[in-house]
Amino acid sequence: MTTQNLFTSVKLNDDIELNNRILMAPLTRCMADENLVPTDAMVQYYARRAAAGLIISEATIIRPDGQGYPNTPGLFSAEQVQGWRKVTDAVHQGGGKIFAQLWHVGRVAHPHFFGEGDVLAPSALGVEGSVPRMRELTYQIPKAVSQDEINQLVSDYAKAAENAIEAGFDGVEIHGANGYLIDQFLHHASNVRTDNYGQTPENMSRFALEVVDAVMSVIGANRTALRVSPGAYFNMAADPRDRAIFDYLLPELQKRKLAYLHGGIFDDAMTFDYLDGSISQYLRSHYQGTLVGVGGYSAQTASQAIANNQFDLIAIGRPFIANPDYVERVRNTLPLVEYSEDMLASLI
Ligand code: FNR
Ligand code: 8K6
Repeated sequence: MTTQNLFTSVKLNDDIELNNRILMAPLTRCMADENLVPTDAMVQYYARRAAAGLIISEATIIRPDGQGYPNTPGLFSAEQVQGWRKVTDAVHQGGGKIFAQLWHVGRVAHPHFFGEGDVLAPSALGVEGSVPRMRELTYQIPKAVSQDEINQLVSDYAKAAENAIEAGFDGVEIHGANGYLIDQFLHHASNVRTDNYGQTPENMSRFALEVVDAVMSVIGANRTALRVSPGAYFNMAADPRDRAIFDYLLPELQKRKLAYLHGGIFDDAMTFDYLDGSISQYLRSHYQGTLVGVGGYSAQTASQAIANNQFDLIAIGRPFIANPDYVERVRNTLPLVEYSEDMLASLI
């Protein structure tokens, strides 16, 4: 099957044109140094993947209490900005583009990583379990954030976006997916607030939109993207009432003319009753801007999905871990190395 449509350039807007439609999905690798600064090995890792139309960085925390996994990089210190500058320079030298994924994990943060301080979330509702591969670190009951803390978080997302541009990124993808802080406001299982941030679709969308607006106001809509998970599947229980939140949120996002919207899911073959289908089907029917599909696609199935107008761009995750030269292999119809979890132990 041909994959030629993946290799056409695409103009996202007046500021950003991509060489092809294959994005490298954001992939947490837990390899930053002890100050959460990207290392030289990370510079090489991203540089080897510069042939992607756009690299989305691994999720990068906006401030210390947003950390829930070991050695995830940050974008809040001068040293981190300088470390990322080496990554973005190397990707640009290879002819590529790179967005930073901005992250705060909310209730799956752990004080083990940031010392004293509360675990913050929309409501005091914890998740079961412990930090992956660190069994002794069980998740805590978070503190429901105050209005002042919300205002501070919004301005910290904006500051991290400004830092991302200073570090040479072409834009940012706000991580609003996969059960982390922004997503926690968007689902009933994690948001039982009774103030302006809870109970109604408009209120439950407020934090997400405040973050998007604050980021746009400092770096522009053309450089701002968002990832969302309308279907709960990770660190989150599903609730059919969540549908109304996303039915409200998506047209609001539409008005903002973002660089793109990205579904957050591991397998897009998964369907959700209350969304009447898969994540990409639901997003496509409620959002008319540039849409990124993801989750279990091969270059062939993605090419077909793009031809069928299911989405516009494809993000590839695990195969990009296994094949630094993924784009060249697909272009030349060469066989791919199969992904396995052991590959997470080192950066190739
Ligand atoms: C991920 N994924 C992910 N998603 C995200 O938004 N931010 C992140 O930092 C990560 N980190 C991450 C690490 C690892 C090891 C995996 C396997 C996945 C999800 C990822 O972006 C993507 O949605 C899935 O991997 C599904 O796409 P593939 O792998 O089927 O192409
Ligand atoms: C210490 C490791 C940190 C890893 C960070 C986050 C990435 C998670 C990757 C695997 C999680 C898989 C869960 C997917 C559930 C899918 C259900 C269909």
